[in-house]
Amino acid sequence: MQRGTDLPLSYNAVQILEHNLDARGDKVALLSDERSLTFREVAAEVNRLGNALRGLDVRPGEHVAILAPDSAEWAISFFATLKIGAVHVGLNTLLKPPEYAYMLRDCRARAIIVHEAMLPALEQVRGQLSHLEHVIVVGGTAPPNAHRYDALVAAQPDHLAAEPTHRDDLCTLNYSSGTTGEPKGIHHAHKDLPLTAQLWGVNVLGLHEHDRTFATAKLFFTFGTGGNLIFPWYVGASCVLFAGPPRVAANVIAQIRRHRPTILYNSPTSYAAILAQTELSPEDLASLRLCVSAGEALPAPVWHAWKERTGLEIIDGIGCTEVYHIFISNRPDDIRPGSSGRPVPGFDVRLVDEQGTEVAPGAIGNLLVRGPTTALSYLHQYDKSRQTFRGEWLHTGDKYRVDEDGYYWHCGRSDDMLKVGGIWVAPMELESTLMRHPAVLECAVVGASDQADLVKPKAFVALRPGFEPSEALADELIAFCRQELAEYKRPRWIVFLPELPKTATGKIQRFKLRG
Ligand code: 3UK
Repeated sequence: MQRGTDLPLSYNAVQILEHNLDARGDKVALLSDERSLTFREVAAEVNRLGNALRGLDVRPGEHVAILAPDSAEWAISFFATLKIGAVHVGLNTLLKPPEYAYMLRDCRARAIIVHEAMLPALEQVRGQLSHLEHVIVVGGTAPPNAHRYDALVAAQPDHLAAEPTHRDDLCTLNYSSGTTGEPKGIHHAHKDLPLTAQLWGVNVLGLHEHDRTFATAKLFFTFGTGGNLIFPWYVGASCVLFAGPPRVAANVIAQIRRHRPTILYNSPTSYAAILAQTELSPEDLASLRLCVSAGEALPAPVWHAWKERTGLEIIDGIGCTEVYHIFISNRPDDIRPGSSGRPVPGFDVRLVDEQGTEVAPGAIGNLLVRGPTTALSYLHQYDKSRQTFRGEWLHTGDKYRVDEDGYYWHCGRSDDMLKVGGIWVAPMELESTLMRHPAVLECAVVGASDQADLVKPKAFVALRPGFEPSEALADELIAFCRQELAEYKRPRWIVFLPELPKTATGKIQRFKLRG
């Protein structure tokens, strides 16, 4: 399968789960510390939840959000939503209530499946969500204006006919951050899911039914949804779902020891964090045959340190939510450490200058990509959509160069956006948060490299009269950001300056601060 037109017109991506029923119904489909389920058990619960959602009058094309840690319920909610022709919205569990309010209003979510631990965040903004009729709570007890997941599912039959969706019907929505901090909603169609599984998961990675996948990238991120749910089930393999925080390296190692995955999807930051664990022994990772890295560039020193310590080679590839998954990639038998590899067959890439002309060989250009899984637009963002989705070509916002052997090397972004641990940080959002602190007169946030050569936010701050630079004040500013924003967005360093460097017209000269 190379194109969406290779699929029948009427196609529902629940097939990715259900094709396993005849071939391997009793095989374990997912493992987790809480529940392990076979394909047959997953499919039955998908049908029960699908019946429950239909019973709540959720119609094809309506949005059903999920705000929950990686779990059996997350995977089941995903396929139940697709099966009834509704659109799944995977929400980042690390965000704050105003961001949930924005996203749920933007897509007019009709129902949300929320884990009890995240219910308080939703409750804070529920009054602003006039389209949100149904709240379904996983775990714990549901308040009077909500349903319990367990009770809903228990009351339903386990047979359900799939909505005969068109292969081009939209089925997923993910939010990606923009430079102004305003999230951009990206829809994908049913056809995109099997295509991306085939083009990268099978053709490049060589995934097969005896694999078992595990990802530190969570399911709300398409790197995780693809790598740790869609691709394994597409080939009849199993996935390991971990509800806890992946930032803690010891957790990641414990999961690998317990559930013995063969494939690990991870971010460069997390590879560096695992390497920093002094007690890592080779047996800890003995089950792994392949390691994948994406989300931000993997520095060559991290690649070599991992190989030396574990014997394993990391496959780095660049993907983006607009394309759903990876489109330039290294391969198991073809790796150039430090590069993103070569274009994935099925995708074409170009490097162009500001006028749209191809750059000279070896020169840095703006990366454009064309492929059969690219989204069509950003929800409710006309101008931004026209700038990014230009005909068949997607403008990624990345700067790249290609070497004489055809390997692509990441050279930064053309906007100010930062990738921190594989997740977006908009400097502007961090700056406007810092500006709300009474001590801050002006500030600018740029990316700076840590010891592993990975980018983290660094804030330059000029103080109001009456405030003096001190370590205590720096700590206070970082704590303030932690409280106002998702934790990963906080600045790791604060540098106090008497004033920020500016142009004659008063614009902050960020390039002078990047140094
Ligand atoms: C950056 C990389 C260098 C790059 C993603 C794999 O990251 C994913 O999606 P997002 O929409 O961000 C996309 C942007 O992230 N990036 C991603 N991978 C790499 N830069 N080397 C890499 N290997 O700026 C890109 O434009 O959050 C990654 C699969 C699915 C995904 N959604």
